[in-house]
Amino acid sequence: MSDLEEELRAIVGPAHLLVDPDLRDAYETDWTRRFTGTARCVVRPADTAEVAAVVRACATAGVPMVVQGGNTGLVGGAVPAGGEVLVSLSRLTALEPVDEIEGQVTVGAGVTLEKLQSHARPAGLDVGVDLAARSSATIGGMVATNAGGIRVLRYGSMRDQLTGLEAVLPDGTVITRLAGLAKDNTGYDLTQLLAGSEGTLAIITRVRLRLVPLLPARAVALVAVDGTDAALTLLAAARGRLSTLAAAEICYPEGMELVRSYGRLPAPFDADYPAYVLLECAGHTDPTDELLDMLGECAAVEDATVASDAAGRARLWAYRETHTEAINTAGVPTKLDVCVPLRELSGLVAVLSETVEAVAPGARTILFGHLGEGNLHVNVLGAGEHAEQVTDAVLRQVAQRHGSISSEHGVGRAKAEWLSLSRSPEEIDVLRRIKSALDPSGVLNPGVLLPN
Ligand code: 2HG
Ligand code: ZN
Repeated sequence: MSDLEEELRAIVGPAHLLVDPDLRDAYETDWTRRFTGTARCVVRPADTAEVAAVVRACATAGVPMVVQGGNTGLVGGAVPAGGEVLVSLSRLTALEPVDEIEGQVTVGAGVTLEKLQSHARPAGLDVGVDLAARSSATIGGMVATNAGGIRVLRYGSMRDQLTGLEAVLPDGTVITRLAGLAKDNTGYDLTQLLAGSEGTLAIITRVRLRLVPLLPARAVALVAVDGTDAALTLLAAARGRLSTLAAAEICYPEGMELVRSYGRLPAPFDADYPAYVLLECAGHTDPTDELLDMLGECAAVEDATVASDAAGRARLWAYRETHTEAINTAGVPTKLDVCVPLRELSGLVAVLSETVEAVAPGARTILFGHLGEGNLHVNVLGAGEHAEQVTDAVLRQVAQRHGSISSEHGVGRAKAEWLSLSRSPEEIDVLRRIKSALDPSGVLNPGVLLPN
């Protein structure tokens, strides 16, 4: 064992320094199996002080690090490129008591979203962000990638929940801002700077979040519509009429067919339709009537099925939420998470399959996503050696329509090369100057977010 590994072992204890390839394995490949690399070793510190000591040791040895939470990321930002020390935050699982007066909570970076939801709910509070990977995705990773999910139209992304954090800078310095003040105008906002920085500026070790009211009365509708334009007409009606609107999601026949065969789900309607929208309403009192009234009056509705009980709602959500698993079971997907202004969404949807077909003949394009934000998850199966061309062609279509090449998953390694499609040269120059101010030797997540 080299000097660095000896030092790391002394910091975290022998059980938490993994050098054996069999033990490292689960950390080295992402969930989709598309991104993989060999780490020099995996180190699992227990708290902020141990993270700081690990970072100091690696920085002194000039060895780069890659930071990992729940390993649910989809852009290759948390798996090694090769030779880094992989810092896993999975042991930072402290849950502080819910602060019911502030409506906030402070938790360790390694706490999963599901654990935090269970922690907050007995106090009548909830986490403003929710997503399908809730059982594994960790709060630190969700802040580092500014995760979005299914509640953005109501509560915003992860950065909107954030009221403070603790983080270890690339030289081992710790910054702590956990008071969670509602008002604080004392200069540059370091907390927000780290949200969405994808582990390139600091390692987030603790997070303070604002919580939202727990809304127990819910109703879900799965609505058949005639296409993307009709889906947007329905969205406008839902936004205008439903004060309880909590989610608006979209999927299409290809994905519907895949999730149905994967989960052995029955056809939701007697006929097939060009698009399906899932709407959820949530309140303190039952929103079912409000939802039914709106659906009854909206001309874009071809057919609809509504559920208010928990089991019925889960059955409807399964058509949307199992897309990722169903796709992963069918193959290794090329995933592109993009968004465009809503007026451009139909046009984008109309050209995506042919755009993919032109560079990867025979590949299958599956679209689904968060309608409220014009956020499409473009999943391509069977792109094979054409994954780069698929990425390039799809992201160019998005950029032409003034969209973003990463709506909610981050840039990671997958899209670093295409950053200039969404950020100007002047902006990229500022990003680089921020990176070199905080991480002059480039030891944190090299190759992630900013192209090498
Ligand atoms: C979702 O919305 C996630 O379900 C995953 O962001 C998207 O698998 C995907 O492409
Ligand atoms: Zn999503």
